[in-house]
Amino acid sequence: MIDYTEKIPNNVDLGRDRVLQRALEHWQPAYLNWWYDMGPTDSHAFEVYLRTATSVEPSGWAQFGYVRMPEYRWGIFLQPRDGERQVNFGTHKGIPSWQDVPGEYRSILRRVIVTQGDTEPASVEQQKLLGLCCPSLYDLRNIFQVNVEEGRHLWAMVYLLHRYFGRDGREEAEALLERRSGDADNPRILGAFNEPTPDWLSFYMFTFFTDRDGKFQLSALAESGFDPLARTCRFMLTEEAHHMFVGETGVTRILKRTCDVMKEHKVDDPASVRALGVIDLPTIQRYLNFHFSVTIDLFGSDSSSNAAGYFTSGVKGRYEETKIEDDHVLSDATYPVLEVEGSRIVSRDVPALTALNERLRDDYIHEIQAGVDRWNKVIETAGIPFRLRLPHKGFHRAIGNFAGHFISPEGEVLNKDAWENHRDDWMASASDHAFVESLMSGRVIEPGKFANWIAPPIRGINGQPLNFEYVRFN
Ligand code: BYC
Repeated sequence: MIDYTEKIPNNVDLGRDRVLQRALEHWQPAYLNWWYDMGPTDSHAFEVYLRTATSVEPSGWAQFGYVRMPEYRWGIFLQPRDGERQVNFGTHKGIPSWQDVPGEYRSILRRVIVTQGDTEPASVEQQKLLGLCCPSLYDLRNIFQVNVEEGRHLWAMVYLLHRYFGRDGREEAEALLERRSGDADNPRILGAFNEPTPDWLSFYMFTFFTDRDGKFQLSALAESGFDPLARTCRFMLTEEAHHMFVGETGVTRILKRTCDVMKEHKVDDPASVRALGVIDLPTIQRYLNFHFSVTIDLFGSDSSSNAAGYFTSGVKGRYEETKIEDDHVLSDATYPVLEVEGSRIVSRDVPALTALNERLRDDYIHEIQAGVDRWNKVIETAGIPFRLRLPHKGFHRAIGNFAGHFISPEGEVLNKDAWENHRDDWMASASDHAFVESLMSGRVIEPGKFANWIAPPIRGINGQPLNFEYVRFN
């Protein structure tokens, strides 16, 4: 018999909960089977210099050492309980936060937890093959770190399902290991998690844009009146920061390398830039347009009665709910949303309660813009007159008021043909993908060496040098 209290580092007193232990005894082997099938290809014997969380204390959540990934200790951690915490919004505002699931909210809570949980294994599946074409040992270690932590985030949601939702929860936990990213019959729940991540530029864009959706959704769930969910999400957010760092610095390093090569060889047209083995800036813009648009779909419809219900019932708050100065009930407030009227995009005030998805999307876009501004500094410092831009919110949307409309990156309302004629100017085409993939045909694994298309990072992981052996292949 496996001793789960030892195998699974935790601060939830796992050893004293027999029901939970039995549930995990069933689920863990299925999880490992999933990892062997869907985790990083051909990586099971590698020893990877990973960070493992062994407690929620600052000294405990960043323990570094070599680990074979199937032996990673996927732990269960909740931020410690604040005995005084209340439900801070909605109709139950002011009562003590719930330590158990309120019967009337059982199904919406389960749905939110399952939707969140489903994204975690999905992203591992999307990134499965990228280790085979990594640009360095440093980057290989980083993608593996992201992957094992997404696995841990799945564990976090499965813990909640097993601990608080009985039989339905166990069934949902099993289904989380059965859906597959991009599968025609049994896909992952949300759109962006069924898109392929075929190359490293896509991976960095994904961790910059889509992991940051994770940050905003987790922040909204960290406000939940259901205290175990709130405390789980708070701890997940500490790990999410590294994933966004990998994305932002990954794109920064690609931009740096491209700009250095453009300056050195005094070239600026995309074909000449590509001939030097680096990614031209317009291609990076086209990748950005795609990842931004599919990620903002993840916030749901602009007007959503689901979102209003989550808020009113105290299940899901706004970003930084307790720092907002208003009544936290929103019975009379309004919020502006955009919609298409004929050939124009107009703004209309709707009840703030139904516009909560839109508000969270706006909070997200504000933070994303700051990151794009930092990327532009790299190009500006190189003296190159090109700037990356976020496309209009309505561009290439499949969810909400813009779904079914054809909006250009500048925000013009077009007809289908006009839009389709420009598709390849706005989003990476098959030939763009073929070019980017051609740069990434094999893996670079000599310690301290980096592929030609990306600059080295400024520093290594956990104070280690850049030529450290971050992965041992055995
Ligand atoms: N694709 O009323 P609406 C992360 C569905 S990322 C497909 O607007 P709601 C991570 C919707 O389910 C963060 N379907 O929806 C990042 C609904 O279906 P039903 C993940 C979509 O509920 C990187 C219908 O359309 N966490 O952690 O207000 C790596 C009507 O929509 C999509 C969460 O998302 C879509 N994009 O809002 C690893 C938090 N959007 O009921 C991890 C939990 C909507 O008609 N989820 N639909 O069958 C939620 O809070 C909400 O479910 C959503 C949707 C914000 C996603």
